[in-house]
Amino acid sequence: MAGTNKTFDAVVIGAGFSGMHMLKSLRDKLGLNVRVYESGDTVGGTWYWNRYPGARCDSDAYIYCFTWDKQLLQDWNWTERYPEQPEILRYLEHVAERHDLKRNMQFNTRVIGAEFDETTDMWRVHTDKGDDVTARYLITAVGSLSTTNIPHFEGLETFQGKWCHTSRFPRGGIDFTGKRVAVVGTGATAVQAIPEIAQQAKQLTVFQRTANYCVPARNGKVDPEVVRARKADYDGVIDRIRKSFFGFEYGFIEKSALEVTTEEREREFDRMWDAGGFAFWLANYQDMFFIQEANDLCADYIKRKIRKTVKDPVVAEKLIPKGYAYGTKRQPLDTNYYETFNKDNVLLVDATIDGPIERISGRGIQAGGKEYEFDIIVFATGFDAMTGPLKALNLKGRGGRTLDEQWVHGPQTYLGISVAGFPNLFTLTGPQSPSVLSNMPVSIEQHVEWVTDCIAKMREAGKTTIEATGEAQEKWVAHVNEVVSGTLMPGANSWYMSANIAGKPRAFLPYLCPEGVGGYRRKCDEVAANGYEGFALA
Ligand code: NA7
Repeated sequence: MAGTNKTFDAVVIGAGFSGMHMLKSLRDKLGLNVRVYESGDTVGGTWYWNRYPGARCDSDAYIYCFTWDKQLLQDWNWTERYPEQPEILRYLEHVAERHDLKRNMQFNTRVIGAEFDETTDMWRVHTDKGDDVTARYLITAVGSLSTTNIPHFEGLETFQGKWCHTSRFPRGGIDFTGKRVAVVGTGATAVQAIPEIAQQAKQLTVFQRTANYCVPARNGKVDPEVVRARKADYDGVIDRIRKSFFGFEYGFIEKSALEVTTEEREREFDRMWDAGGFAFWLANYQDMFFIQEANDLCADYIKRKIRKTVKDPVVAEKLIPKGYAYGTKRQPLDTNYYETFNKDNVLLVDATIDGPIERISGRGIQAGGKEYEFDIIVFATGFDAMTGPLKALNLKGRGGRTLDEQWVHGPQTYLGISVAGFPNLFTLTGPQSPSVLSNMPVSIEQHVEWVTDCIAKMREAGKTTIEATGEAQEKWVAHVNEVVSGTLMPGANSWYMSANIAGKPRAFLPYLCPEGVGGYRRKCDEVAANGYEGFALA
């Protein structure tokens, strides 16, 4: 294999939103020599890989983009409130071209390992194409949901039809016309894909393990007046999302759901329901995430909507979430999801009522003692979230220690951006940062800006390494866990809690900052202003 053995100032792993921005920032602001490695054959990351039917963004497009290209904010026109995957990919390709990013990127190349060399204070990075390069800084831009979870189902290798995972869909898609199709899973991905597949398939059978609380997306064209007003006030928009709780232009209702009258509450619920998107989840009564009784009122509203929409009461009961609080799993946004179960060609097999999946056979799926026959099985079974993509890099810090060894009981980081024992490693939107609990581009930009500033200051001060101290890390881990323990989130078997992967230590993966992403940004800036408190610089 003909790889290079050059030296770079920084190696960035991944060419999605975060890797693209990191490259732009280090190269064009600081003048660093940067190499980006990307396993796909072009930019896009999440948006490159997730090309299943119905794949689209769940954040409003006007805030799901780069805010550093002010001209592009004015020039680019999104076609819908939530653009589909191909449109987001077109946008990212355009940004790559506009800023000449690809010249520092190497595609079709996977990083397979990297070690910190304690004699030179440099990272040595290896790829599957034989590259063996060194870099002062190693920056992971690998995404939070990029390591595919294909559960171990006995007999999968014997299945005679086609199967695939939603995040590895073949280019050009799959033609479901006239086919008997299974979808396994009912998370945010499946909720997008199921209505689309049901329109094509002869028969669609959905295998549900846990029913989800879905709220309407209300996708569509955005009123041109609204678009104009947003463009005229983009600086204001950016300021608001950066200071907000979740990176969106809304905040909680500053009342308890329990203190208002039923009429007032229903009016508010209707307003959020009609607005669509994450409003019902992230701009609800402020005690919804903390107080079970307040949460029950929100959950009850959605349950009533499900019962009203789904005609067959037996199917409706299967779709009613049970056993966990509303909002403690990732909110799926629905476009005709519940309505799809009214179609004659759609069947719902619920693990609790009909029996769980037992095995895959040559002809299909066996669940609850019954065999269902399929031509195609689609696994919408999610990801080894947040820690999975980092562990897969096979990084070795001081003393050859791996993240696997360091994270036996769950992630251990400082601020979600660094790991003790791994000098000059920066984990963009890493575990124990707000990341997936926010509108991702807002958190990505915050991390990229912080890292750029940190590297600039290190260079000014003539420092070669920065490394989280064990003590600061311990305090951060305790803080992350303490905050979440005051909420209803630990009660759910969610991927936030690492509960979707058999054997993964139960731990909360992101960080729910009590002051939101705005507060987290302030915290990170304070750390920097105090001479990188909690880090050792050498
Ligand atoms: P999710 O949200 O992890 O959903 C995966 C779904 O697959 C969920 O319904 C799981 O049930 C189900 N699942 C996972 N493993 C199994 C097994 N072994 N048997 C049966 N069912 C299973 O992934 P998504 O891709 O939908 O969404 C990921 C994120 O992408 C999303 O949050 C957005 O940020 C974008 P469970 O609920 O665990 O019982």
